[in-house]
Amino acid sequence: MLTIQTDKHKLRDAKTELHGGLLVPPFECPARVDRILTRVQQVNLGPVQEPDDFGLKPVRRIHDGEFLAFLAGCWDEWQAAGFEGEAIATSWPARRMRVKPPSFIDGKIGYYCLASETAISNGTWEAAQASANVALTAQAAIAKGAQSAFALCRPPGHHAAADMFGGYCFINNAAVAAQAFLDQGASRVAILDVDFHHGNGTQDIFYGRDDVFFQSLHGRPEDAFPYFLGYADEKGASAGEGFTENYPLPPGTAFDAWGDALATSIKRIHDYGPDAVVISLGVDTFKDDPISFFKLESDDYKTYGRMIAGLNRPTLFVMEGGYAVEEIGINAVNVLMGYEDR
Ligand code: Q9C
Ligand code: ZN
Repeated sequence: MLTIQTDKHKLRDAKTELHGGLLVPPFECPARVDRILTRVQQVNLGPVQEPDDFGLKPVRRIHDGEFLAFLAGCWDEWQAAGFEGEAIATSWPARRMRVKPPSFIDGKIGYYCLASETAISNGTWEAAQASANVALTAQAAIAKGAQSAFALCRPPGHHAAADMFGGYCFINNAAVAAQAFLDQGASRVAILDVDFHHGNGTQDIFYGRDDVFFQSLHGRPEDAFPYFLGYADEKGASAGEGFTENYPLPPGTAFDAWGDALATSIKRIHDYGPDAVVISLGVDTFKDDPISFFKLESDDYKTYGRMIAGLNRPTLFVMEGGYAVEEIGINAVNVLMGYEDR
């Protein structure tokens, strides 16, 4: 399987994450991609190539222009305001307030942010664009005839909505790639989100549409980030009614129950008959993940990679989360090896 990767991910190197009332080193760190890349090379998964530059046109198909302008200018505006730390949102348009973007960056960042753990700093915007290019390059390889490809994206994307960042995500790489398939002639794309966290951004982007079938397995919102989306009764709206499906699962869920949910989801995708499948591949479902509560073992990733291969559709794997850095290479690449039945 072809892997697309660039060292430009290292430009995303925030020093702070607001966690448990402390500013700690971010869980979403550069070492994550280094570990996965090392493992890709160790097992000879296949060639590793640099991304092409697609510019912002395919990104604008998903994201709001004002939001992208905010991301591009945020760090400069934050510094110009004289703030000494990284850019962190602290105010939001909460219930019964005016949902209208302020001019001053301290307010504007809250308007465009969905959770304050994620700091913006020097290089964040450049890395986010490079990550989208990684997804688009892997998508293009499939469009040219490859049966599968691995987009080793960082920063991740599935929490990012059309006009919101957060949950370590800025540009929704999976959504941008899915839209690229459609813009190149596909009529139906399925997105299967196996990250521990609900893919709120992806769900929101496609909620009213029937050309993208969105499925997410995740820690139930009663207990897990992003908390405010991902219930089983969210099934899509208007034309999108029936084209979103959620599988919220309780603390302690291991592969027996998780794999059952995946099998159901795969059956549903099979019935939909997509032209292409995008996997939002997070491996924060691992038993030792520091911020999650599922109990998957390293071998389970191979098992479910094989299950995904059973769909027998062109499949784009887009890297999302996974914070047990020591094991992230083994777990992520196990999915890809399982898919290849190795
Ligand atoms: N304080 C992805 O896996 N919540 N994002 C932080 C630790 C945010 C995860 C909890 C978790 C975001 C792509
Ligand atoms: Zn996650």
